Amino acid sequence: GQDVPWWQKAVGYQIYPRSFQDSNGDGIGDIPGIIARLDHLADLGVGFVWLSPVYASPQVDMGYDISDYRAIDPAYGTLDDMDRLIAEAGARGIRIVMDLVVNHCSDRHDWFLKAVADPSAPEHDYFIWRDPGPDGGPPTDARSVFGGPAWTLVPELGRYYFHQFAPGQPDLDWQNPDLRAAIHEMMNWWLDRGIGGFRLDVIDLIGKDPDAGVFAEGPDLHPFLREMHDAAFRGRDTLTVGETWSVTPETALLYCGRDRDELDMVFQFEHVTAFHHPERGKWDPLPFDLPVFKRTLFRWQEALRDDGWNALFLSNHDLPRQVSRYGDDGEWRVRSAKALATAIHLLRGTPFVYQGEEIGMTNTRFTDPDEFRDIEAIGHWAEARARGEELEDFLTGVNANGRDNARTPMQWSDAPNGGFTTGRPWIGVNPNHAEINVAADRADPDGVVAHYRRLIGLRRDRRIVSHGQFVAHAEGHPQVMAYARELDGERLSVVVNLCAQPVSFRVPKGLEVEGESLSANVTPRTQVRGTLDLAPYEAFAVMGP
Ligand code: ISL
Ligand code: CA
Repeated sequence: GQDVPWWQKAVGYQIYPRSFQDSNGDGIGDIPGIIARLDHLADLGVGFVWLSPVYASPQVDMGYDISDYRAIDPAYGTLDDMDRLIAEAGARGIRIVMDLVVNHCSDRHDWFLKAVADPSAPEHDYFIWRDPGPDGGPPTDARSVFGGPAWTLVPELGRYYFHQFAPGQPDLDWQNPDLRAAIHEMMNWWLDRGIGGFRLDVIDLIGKDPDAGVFAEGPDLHPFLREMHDAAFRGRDTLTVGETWSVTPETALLYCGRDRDELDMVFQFEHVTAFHHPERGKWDPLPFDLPVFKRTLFRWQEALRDDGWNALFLSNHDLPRQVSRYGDDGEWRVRSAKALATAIHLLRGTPFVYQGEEIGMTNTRFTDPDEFRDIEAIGHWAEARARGEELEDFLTGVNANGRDNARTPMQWSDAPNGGFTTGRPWIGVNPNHAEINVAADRADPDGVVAHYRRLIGLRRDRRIVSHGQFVAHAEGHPQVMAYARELDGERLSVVVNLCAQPVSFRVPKGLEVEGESLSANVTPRTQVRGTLDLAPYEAFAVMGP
């Protein structure tokens, strides 16, 4: 088709390497394991992989604490394995987009070791150091995302360093031009190795001013991103997508507007945080509310209608499994998994599939804190227990929104450990792997994989899916998500019943169409008009003049 960037017609697939496929029986996923499973991705038809961190790391935060940006963690493999992954994926038309974690590094990184050993070393100023506060304690009352203060004292220096996340994740001081140059150099080293781009971890935080209590979207953020673009992205055919929890429809184009020369896309999270309790956050989930869900997604479609580009997702390694959070992981698991996929994949933007989403994997059930592997849950349970909170109350939050739900091993077959490992898995495998696994789902021509493969193909082959204008419909409808895409006098009408009850849906005038069934999870339809009787979680798309 016309010269649109490759990533506007592709679907991404996020791999969490620790949980995807173990190849050597140590219970930890690895790069050779990923290579062994590339045909699954090629069959799905995805155009690129977002690979969560595989760099050297003490694994305090599962690799989001990097101790050497130019080395692969031995548990995951070697740089040769990485080069092989890039080549093998490339041979299948799949680019490897790497996770880049540069808001912070690990406290085991050579830079931090030097910073502590010698305050006069240049690396000392790669970090944010402050004297103790007047009471001898932390300089400010800033809190870590994982619980506890965001400042930790280094006794031998008598100074505190800032860490938005764990103490093992000291923030890098982006005000330091030498640090920025070192990061840009590393980025080019990876891009020259043939990767397809970067997913930039919590990139909205790099302009922070901790003394002023400004953490997200600080005054220097966009100048830093423009400098990064000029230093590493300009002239390359890469994809850059920023993780920006603070972005709003009003600020999105500052990152990804066509003339901004910063990033291509951002991950926004309003459809996620809309269901977090205003005070207690994700640990006290609010009930799903479809009008709120739709209003958020539709608002973002409007905001980026003529410029910028949406990143579309419901799942990732930090989020609960979407069929549990937004669908029905019981009676209607398969059909609601397809319905959610239809709802997301036919919007305007680039969809991201998180590993396991394509077979309708579900949340697991934690009953004991000893089962937690995520530093965030461990840290927040420690604080909740100190506040006297009951375990079962905290478990309600962990089972609804805990990050480990997404990190249980990929379920490939009904073999022990779901075929993920022949060893002892680093985290418990979801007991339902005997029924829910890739082999079982693929054996069903009407399986979830088949549904995803078709949706991914539509984005690649149908310009109305990749570039048709979005038109919202029935915004207030409590059970049905409906919208149209329009291009060159054709209309694609998408209707999704996102509840477990049958619904009688009166088709709005602007949604009416008659023509070709592009997708359906119950029976194919060729007409959208009048009043339709929708089955529970029925989803379909019809295209016509
Ligand atoms: O959801 C969160 C905030 O409400 C946190 O779980 C998470 O830290 C946040 O989404 C930022 O995530 C990214 O940075 C973290 C890392 O733990 C996450 O895995 C990563 O996606 C620190 O690098
Ligand atoms: Ca392994």
